[in-house]
Amino acid sequence: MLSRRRMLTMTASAMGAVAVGAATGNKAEAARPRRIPYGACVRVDPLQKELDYRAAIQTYCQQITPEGGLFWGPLRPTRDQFRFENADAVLAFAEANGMTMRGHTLIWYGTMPKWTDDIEGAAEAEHEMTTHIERVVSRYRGKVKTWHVVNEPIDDTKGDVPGLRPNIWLRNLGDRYIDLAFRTAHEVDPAAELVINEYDIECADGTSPKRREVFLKLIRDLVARGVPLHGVGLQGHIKGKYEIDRDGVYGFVSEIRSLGLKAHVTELDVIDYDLPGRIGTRDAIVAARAHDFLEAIFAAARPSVIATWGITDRYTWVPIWYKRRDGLPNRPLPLDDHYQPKPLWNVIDYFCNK
Ligand code: 9MR
Repeated sequence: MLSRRRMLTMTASAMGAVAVGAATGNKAEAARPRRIPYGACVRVDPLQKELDYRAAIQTYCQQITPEGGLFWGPLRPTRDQFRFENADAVLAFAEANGMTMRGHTLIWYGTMPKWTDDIEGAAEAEHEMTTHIERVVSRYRGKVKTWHVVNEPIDDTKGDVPGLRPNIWLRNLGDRYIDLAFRTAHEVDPAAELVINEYDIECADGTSPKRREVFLKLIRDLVARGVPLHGVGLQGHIKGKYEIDRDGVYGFVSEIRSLGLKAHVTELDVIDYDLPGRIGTRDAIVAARAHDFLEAIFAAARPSVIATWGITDRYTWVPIWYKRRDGLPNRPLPLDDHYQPKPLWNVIDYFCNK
């Protein structure tokens, strides 16, 4: 699965760069001007109840984002409600610890509350979308400096070249919904950095090239229309079974850069569903995949952030969809379920300092 040569190459570069087990992403390092911030999405429950979880976030992160608190589902249980408690708690923790909070996400097809099914027609859709963005972005104006404005706009591919992913906005507004989301966010907070975020563009499994192609076309069109877009998020939910399509990633980020946009690594983790069970082998493959992904990105441009989707294997979305058949717990993240750094952390730390 991972050739001995690959393991050795990686050991010599990333893995050898820092002592395994060292937690080097602390605040002193964060003060160094050139370190790329490391970030993670966080869950409020353990943030409030678990000392070890808090300590891990404090030790490693310079940036955090609420994992779900800004999804429409929990935020907007009814048309009139905005429940900011979750995101506010994450922001308070960030501010108390000298970190920034990233906004995830304003427009996404996922976790939409039932009442939004009733949104009908362009006028109502535009009203609901702009009201939402105005309320959320204005609440955090000057505090949340980066927003994932539109999340996962490209549909999955069934072998074909995918189109835009169906959602209530596309249905009611057509593809101009993306322009509208960005323009509204920009009007509300002109200083905010606005990002479009997408997954499955890095794997050598045959699907990524098609998704990259469509995503790039969308990005080029947005830039050509003068839409206030500043960055492109490569989520990086890497499918561990496959090699990284290094040339594809390099070409993609090069083009992002030539369009004057920044690359962001927004949701890195390695889906270890079908990797070998043995922990040493599995962790090495996970680290190698992330290494190859980050190396290909860095060859084209230094990203603005390297963020993982969670920090510890104890709290990860991966088993929701990718529970292992052998019953072993998933290990997709930089710290294990006892908050010990894994080889993946060393890779991330190495690239943050690069
Ligand atoms: O991690 C999130 C998980 O807790 C939620 O249940 C899930 C809802 O669909 O969304 C997860 O986060 C997703 C993120 O917002 C967008 N990219 C994919 C992430 C994993 O599904």
